[in-house]
Amino acid sequence: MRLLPAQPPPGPFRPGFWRSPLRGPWLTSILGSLLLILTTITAVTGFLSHLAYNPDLGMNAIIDPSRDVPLPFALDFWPGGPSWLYRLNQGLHVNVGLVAIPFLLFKLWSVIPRLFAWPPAVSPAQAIERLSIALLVSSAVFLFATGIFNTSYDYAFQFNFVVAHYYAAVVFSASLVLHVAIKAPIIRRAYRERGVLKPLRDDLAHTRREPEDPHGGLVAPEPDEPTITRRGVLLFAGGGSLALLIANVGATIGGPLRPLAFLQPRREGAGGGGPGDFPVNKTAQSAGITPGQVAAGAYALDLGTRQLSRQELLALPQRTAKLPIACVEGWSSVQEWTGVPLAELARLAGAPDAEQCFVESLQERGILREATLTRGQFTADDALLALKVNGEDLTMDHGFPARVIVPGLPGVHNTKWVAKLTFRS
Ligand SMILES: Nc1nc2c(c(=O)[nH]1)N[C@H]1C(S)=C(S)[C@@H](COP(=O)(O)O)O[C@H]1N2
Ligand SMILES: [Mo]
Repeated sequence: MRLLPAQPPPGPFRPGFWRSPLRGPWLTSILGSLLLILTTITAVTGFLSHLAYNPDLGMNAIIDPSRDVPLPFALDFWPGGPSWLYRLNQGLHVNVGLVAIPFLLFKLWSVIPRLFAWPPAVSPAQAIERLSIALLVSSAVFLFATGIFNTSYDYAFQFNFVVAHYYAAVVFSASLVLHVAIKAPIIRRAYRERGVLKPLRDDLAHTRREPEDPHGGLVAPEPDEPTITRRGVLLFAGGGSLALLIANVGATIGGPLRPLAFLQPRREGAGGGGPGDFPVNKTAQSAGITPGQVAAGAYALDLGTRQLSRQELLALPQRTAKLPIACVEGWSSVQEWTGVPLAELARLAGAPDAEQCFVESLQERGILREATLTRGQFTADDALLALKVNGEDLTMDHGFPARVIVPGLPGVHNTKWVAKLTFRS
């Protein structure tokens, strides 16, 4: 019994429809190899970022709010320093992820005839393989789309980014490993027969279609004349990557490139060049923090065992450190923070040996209003409850009266407008 006609339907299902002479196993292999390097860096730094975020700990994030029991591995994995640690990790994650996008698009272009293969599958094994490719492509598109959205407009979509991006990454990684394993013989063969880089030397006159591939489906049976070399294709993709990199990397490394980073909303400059003139995601107003809450008579830091006014906090020994805020979105900004070491506050709270520091903000709503720091993090020398930045009182938008700043941690754990610290064992 035949379910489908042997003759493919018209249009893209007919092999003659696809005419680029460039398509073939070698081109797909070289694009795939480059993409594999880029996506591996992006995936590894992504999973590291997930561990730094430590979502299984306290209220750090919300994979499963009912699970307050930390996984032993995640618990103390991410150290409280060196200060550049998360900045480097997330800078790589976001910027290499962006650089991968043009290569992903060209890679998909190079294999598009396979999308219309007829019949769709010749065996159950092939049907499963094609299903795994569907998972690979759809998870990749989802990851890049949500990632870009997140770097451009922090947390704008209201499904949970952390959960969705994380599980898509698990699906992506598993189907990528499978895909590379299945295609390895074809890749090896393409490189053996044509050389890894040799086809890049061909000028336009020598750009011919690849020899028929036994696995079929990529090489055009009725090719047109080439209009670009294979080298040109890679340069074109690379040029796209470079443009994306320039449009973003300034937000990560700062300096003169920062104004060029138009892919990241430019929040710098709003402060008119003063000591508080660096990016703000969440303003005091949007967090619902009122001047009344933070006024001298009203505010006191709650340590559980005792309360400290801002005056009393300022009277404690102060420490100053140059530390970055490095947001998951990929931007970062190094400033000079001054405040009381969190380890000192643990002592004052009567819990010098505490395992965790649970931080709560004056902010009443929102998932970022609280965070849990591990012992390794809050006992780092430069882990501060900051009262000043660049020698001046914190501005309201940067967390006045007091904010957490810990070296090497994701920005999201540097809670602003700190109301209460609970040191617990
Ligand atoms: N209370 C509170 N603290 C917070 C946030 C917040 O929304 N509320 N945002 C966090 C995030 S995501 C980052 S990256 C850093 C820096 O954010 P900012 O640019 O809003 O200062 O502060 C963190 N602290
Ligand atoms: Mo952030």
